[in-house]
This record gives sequence, C-alpha cells and structure tokens, in this order.
Amino acid sequence: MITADLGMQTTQQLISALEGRRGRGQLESPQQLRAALMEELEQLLTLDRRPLSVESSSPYVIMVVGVNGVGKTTTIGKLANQLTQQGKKVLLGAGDTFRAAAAEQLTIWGERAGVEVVRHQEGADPGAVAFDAAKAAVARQADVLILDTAGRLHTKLNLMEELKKLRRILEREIPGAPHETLLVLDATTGQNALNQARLFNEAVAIDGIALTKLDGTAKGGIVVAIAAELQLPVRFVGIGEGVDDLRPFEPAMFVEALFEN
Ligand SMILES: Nc1nc2c(ncn2[C@@H]2O[C@H](COP(=O)(O)OP(=O)(O)OP(=O)(O)O)[C@@H](O)[C@H]2O)c(=O)[nH]1
Ligand SMILES: [Mg+2]
Repeated sequence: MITADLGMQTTQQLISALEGRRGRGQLESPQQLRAALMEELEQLLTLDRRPLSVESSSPYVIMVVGVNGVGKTTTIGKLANQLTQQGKKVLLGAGDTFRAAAAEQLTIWGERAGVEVVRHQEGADPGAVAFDAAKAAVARQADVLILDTAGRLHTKLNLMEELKKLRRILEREIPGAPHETLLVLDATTGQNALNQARLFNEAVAIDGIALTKLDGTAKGGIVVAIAAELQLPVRFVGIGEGVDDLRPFEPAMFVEALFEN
C-alpha cells in the first residue's frame, strides 16, 4: 500500500479497519482479506459530496487549477468537447496569460471542440481575462464557462493569492461562481500530490479532482489519501492525450487497477 502511494496515515487507517473485521471473524482466507481491502478502499473513495452538475446553474463556472504541466489545458479541451457533445454551449477563458503559447494551445482545443475562447495578450492580467470571460458567458448565454489558469507551485504564496483574486472576480460577476474549482493532479506525482491538494484547497476551496496520466504505469493511489484526508472526490480521469481520453472516475474500477501488477 505504501508503494502504491497510499501514504502512511491511510495505510494505518485501512489496517485498523481490517483488524476490526478480523476481530469479527470476517477474515479467514487470503481471498477474504483481498476482497475486504478492496471494499475498504472503495468505501474511502466513494464520497458523499455534491456532484459536478452543470445543469445546476447557468452559466455554470468551472475554474481549473494545478501545478505546472499536470494537464489542465488538455483536460479543459477534453471536457469542453464532452459538454459540447451533450448539447451544452461552452465558453473557454484563457486565464493563463503567463506564456503566449498557453492561449494558443487553449484556442486549438477550442477549435477542436467547436467552442469560443476569450483571450488576452501574453502578460495581460489574468483577472481581466476572468472578468471578460464571465461577462461574455452571461452575454452569450453560455451554459458552461471553463477558466484555464497558469500552472503554479502550491508553495508560492503570491501565485496562490492571484488564484484567490480570480475566484473573487468570478464570484462578483456570476452568483455562486466558481461552481466547481477543479484541481488537476498528475497520477505520476506520488505523495507530493497530497501537499498540492492541501494547499490549493486552503487557498481556493477545491470541489473536485481530475486525475491525469493514468494511461501510464502510475496508479494514482495518492487520491485515496486525498479522499481520506480532505474528502475531495475525483471527478474525472485522464487516460491519454487525445480529445476522447477523459472518463468519469469509477471507484470500483480504480481499486481493481490498484491490485493489478
Ligand atoms: N499520457 C497522458 N498525457 C497527458 C494527459 N493529460 C495531459 N497530458 C499531457 O501532459 C502535457 C501537459 O499538458 P497540459 O494540458 O499542457 O498541462 P497544463 O497543466 O495545462 O500545463 P501548464 O499550463 O504549463 O501548467 C501535455 O503533453 C499533454 O498532452 C493524460 O491523461 N495522459
Ligand atoms: Mg496549461
């Protein structure tokens, strides 16, 4: 369990749950132990949290955050495509003004999904992008607005302050926004992902997680620790770089994959 990135605390929690079961005579064979462990893991991952439901507000605003290179922009592209296919009118905001290539990358995804992108020049204030994107989402009667943000280290206080400001701007323009603050985590990260989740959650109150790069060898066991400690649900998993490579998170399937070699 440690090597699967579950972490010490979660592992201990699982062991005591299993000891409880043994005490009740429920663990007599290795098969029972394995099944019990899988059940406990699945239970940890099945959280009673508000689901991401874009119908609950119009426009429904999703703010996407995370450290550099985890797959924020790619996940937004995939999600925009899915929502468009469901008949939603989607608008994207290029809140990553840090690199010129960032808005360009989002625009390419926008074209792929057939959705418009609100963008400013490189170096522009991301707050101004958030403001314009929110205004445009209301004016164009978009069902969903997804705001991209620049990758940032969770330990950089000034950059976390900037995210708080983006949150406030969205909130001021659209009541209840952002309805979903989605933290993107790279499954290959390991224990550091727990720290990322803690600090992003403290700064901007995370609602859910997108776990990317599960198509590699990483199993992303760290989300069990994140679920146990922070009660944050995984909404989506990324299983490749293509537009269709985004899936809803299925705890049972995920746990089974944890047990595969
Ligand atoms: N294999 C795989 N690659 C992915 C997945 N999601 C994203 N990537 C790749 O990861 C790299 C970074 O993705 P981006 O979407 O640019 O990441 P980002 O978080 O927006 O990066 P910054 O804006 O620089 O912080 C790209 O090469 C993506 O193709 C995934 O689920 N699987
Ligand atoms: Mg990006």
